[in-house]
Amino acid sequence: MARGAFIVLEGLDRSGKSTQVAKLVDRLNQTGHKARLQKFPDRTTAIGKMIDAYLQSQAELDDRAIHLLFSANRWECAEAIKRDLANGMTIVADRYAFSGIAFSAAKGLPFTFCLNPDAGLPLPDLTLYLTVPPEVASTRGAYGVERYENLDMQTRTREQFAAVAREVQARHGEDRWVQVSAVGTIDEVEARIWELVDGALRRVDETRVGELWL
Ligand code: Z5A
Ligand code: MG
Repeated sequence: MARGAFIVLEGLDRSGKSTQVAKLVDRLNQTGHKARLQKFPDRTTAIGKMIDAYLQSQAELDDRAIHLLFSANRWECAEAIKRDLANGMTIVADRYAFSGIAFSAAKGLPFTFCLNPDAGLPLPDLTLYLTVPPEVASTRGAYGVERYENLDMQTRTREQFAAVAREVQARHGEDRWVQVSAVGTIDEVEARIWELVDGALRRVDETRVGELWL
């Protein structure tokens, strides 16, 4: 049996990740694949509840401590991701380790410190980075009340995502990280994503799941 594909959607605020992840999982399941959604942070676990309290400013945590909690939240899901991939299930993740690095590095933590705790996690077969100019994002509603939802933090995070993209492509190959314009209607963006995912699904059969940064 062919293994499933591990596909990640990344991007700044309101680039449409959650919208597109839901559509992609539906479309995969309708076209004869088995697929499920994996959201990061997963706010349902004990660690996820600490992260949720932090994001809602109900708890204060040291920058390094919260960074490690985001990573631990991925590690507690890693075995299930690997098992499901091996059983032929395609996983579509709404954010992953790349958000972890970009947001923490944007706060000023050293890039290598941000990268290291995730080394060895399941390596996505394809990461789609949804890009949307700030002026388009601002038409999709005002910034919310959560931490990081402000223009200054988003600008610095955008710069760090560019460094993350270079790192992924240098270590794991150019085709693992693909930038996708999220400008246009939801259906137009969905069509762009589907074309790229369709190509990735054809490629995964022969390869085992890799390890991030290793
Ligand atoms: N974080 C971190 O620091 N470290 C980590 O390791 C991880 C995360 C994993 C919470 O993430 C925060 O955690 C986040 C990063 C940090 N902080 N920030 N900022 P989250 O994933 O829970 O955040 P979110 O609030 O769910 O996602 P989002 O970025 O704000 O939105 P989105 O998922 O990209 O967009 P959306 O919800 O699909 O769409 C937004 C709106 O636009 C909605 O009304 C849609 O109907 C509309 N939309 C979507 N597409 C379109 C198009 N094409 N046209 C017009 N309107 C559209
Ligand atoms: Mg979202």
